[in-house]
This record gives sequence, structure tokens and C-alpha cells, in this order.
Amino acid sequence: MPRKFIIFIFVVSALAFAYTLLPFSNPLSILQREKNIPQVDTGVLNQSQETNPENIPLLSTVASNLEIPWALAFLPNGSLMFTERKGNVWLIDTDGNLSNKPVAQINVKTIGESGLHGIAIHPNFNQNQFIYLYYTYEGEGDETRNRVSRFTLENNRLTDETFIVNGIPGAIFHDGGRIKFGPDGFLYIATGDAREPSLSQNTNSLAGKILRVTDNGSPVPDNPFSNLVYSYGHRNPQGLTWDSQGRLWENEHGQSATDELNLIEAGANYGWPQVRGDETQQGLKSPIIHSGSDTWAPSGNAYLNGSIFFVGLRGQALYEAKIENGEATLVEHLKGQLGRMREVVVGPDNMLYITTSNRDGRGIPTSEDDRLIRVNPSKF
Ligand SMILES: [Ca+2]
Repeated sequence: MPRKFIIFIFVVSALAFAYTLLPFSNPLSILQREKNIPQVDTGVLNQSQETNPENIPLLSTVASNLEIPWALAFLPNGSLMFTERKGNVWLIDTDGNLSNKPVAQINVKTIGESGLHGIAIHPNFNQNQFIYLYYTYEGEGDETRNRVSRFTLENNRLTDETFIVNGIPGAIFHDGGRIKFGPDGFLYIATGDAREPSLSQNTNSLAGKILRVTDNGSPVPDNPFSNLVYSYGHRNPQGLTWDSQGRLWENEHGQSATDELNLIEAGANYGWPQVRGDETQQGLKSPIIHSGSDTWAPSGNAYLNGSIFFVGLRGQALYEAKIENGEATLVEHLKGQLGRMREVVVGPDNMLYITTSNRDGRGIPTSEDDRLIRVNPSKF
């Protein structure tokens, strides 16, 4: 082998090794990691930036150095709010700038998977500035409970907390936690079985359900059981989204496998813990698709252009269920590229916004994790 070539190989290897050390040699990044302040790339969300999808890359990091982000929501003006499970709520404005401190620091109970979860923006936010959060708290006698609270966003702070749904059974695992307003203007709340599967079949319990409430937490008058319950027999649902026909699609975690994508109907029973996977029983709804012996561990989901996109924690992929004639065909994207993922929403620019969950104790975080990433689905 010519000597020049050997030297060339040596230099390239040395440079590659030096590059791997780079993130750790930046004192600013070490400082910010210690303070757990998210770092935002102001160029990505800045609305004066590129908007032609052809010129937007497949992946752009909006923010890094987050700690277990759980949910995202866009305000009507295009600014973005996100939650971190330990209790922080952050705001990135339309210029792409991060609030200089959290807009709220919620006193949450964090054990296992519990803590601050979902966020929802009132459909008439421009009139009332209402923001809703779902989080775990300590109930009476050390009980773990979840609640939905309503806040007012005022001068970049969440104020006037009002509990609208209290006492949702909670546990170290299976806390559900996604909240979203539906096209009917009502708030939908996904709750877990709180590790007591029988509660999912009890329509008087708030556990293992999709609840539907008015914007002040009252039952919607035509709810099927004259209470907050909309559908039941759920295990640990964390994804709620509506398609262009106004149909509600839900993702939930099965037991070790058989994770589900369901089409939700008012009053229907989705089977947990009676049936799993392809098992059927009269009166129980089967999933549109399930993961079989595979595990997606699905969390957030979002509808875009005829597909339900949902992210996998253990599955470490962005899944796309292409819906045609009531049947779903599943495609995997970004498998293993970003690690665990918790949330996906569609932005005002019709791009997908996802969060990683690599710092939740079950992942292998990179020096940038956790991250909020914009995904350009036209580049798949
Ligand atoms: Ca089911």
C-alpha cells in the first residue's frame, strides 16, 4: 500500500475521532445541559424562513437539551408550547425564540411514567387565552391521581389554575395523558387503567377511558353513559387525533405487544382486559391494526394527508398507517434513527413535529437529547 495512502487513512480516522468528541468540548453545551435549559435553533420555527416544502430538509432540530418532553401544541399565531414530564411548560414564539424561563412549573408527582403529560389549546384561544394540562398529583393518603387543569396564558405565564377534571386514577405506570379538543369543540382525555385492568370495564370509573368534557370539565350532554365517559375498555391510550372526516383515531399500549390503532365510536368497548390482538368477543371493538408480537409502544398520533402518523417509544419509529376504505397499511419511517419518540403533531406548515424520549431512563440519549424535531413527510 502506498505510504501516502496510509497517511491519508490515518488523518481521516483521526479527524473522525476528534469529531465525535466535539459536543463535549463545547463549554456552553455542558453549562446548558447542567441547567437543563432547552437550546433552540431560532432559524427553524422563524416564520420568515423557507416555506417551500421542496427546500425543507427531512429532519431539522427545533430544540435540543430537553428533558423528557411529553406533548406539543401550536397556538393560533403559530407559536409552539411543549411540556416536560418533570413539570415545565415552555413557549417558542413565532420568531423562533424560547421563553427565558418556563411559562409554568407545575408541582407534579413524578414516579415511573407519571408527571406532566398532555397540553391542549382552547379552540377560542384568541378570545379566552385558555390552555389545558394533564398531570399527576398526590391525592389523599399518598394516592396517585391525575387531573386536567385549565390555565390562562397572560404575559407569557400560565395563571388562574382551575381544576376541571380531578381524581383520575393514576399509578407508577399506565397514566394515559393525551388531551385534545375535537372538531365538535369538546375536550377529549385519554386515561390509563392505572394498573387495575378491571377499572377499564367499569363505566363509572375514569380509568382506562376516553373521556369527553366541555371546556369547563362538565359531561357533554349526549355522552353515552350520562357521565364523562366517551369510550371504554382501554389499557394505556396516549394518542388521539381526528381525520378529515372528523373520525377519532386512538393509539394505545397493549400488554407487552399487541399495541393498537383504534377507530373510536361513542359508547363502544375496546376490549381491555377481555381480549387482545385478533381475539374477538361479541360487543367488543377490535383494533383497525395491532402490532401482533411486535412492540410499537405508541404514544402521540397525528392525521396528515390520508394517514395516521404515530410515534413509537420502544418501537423507535415514526409509523404511518395509510387509511383506505377503512383499512390501514402500515409503513415505518426513521426506524432506529432518533431513538424513542413520544409526541407527533402537525404544524401550521403541514410539517410533522416530533419529540424524542431518550432521557426517560429507557433510552440511550445522545448529547443533544431530548430533541424537538421537524420532519418533512414529503421527503419520505
Ligand atoms: Ca383493544
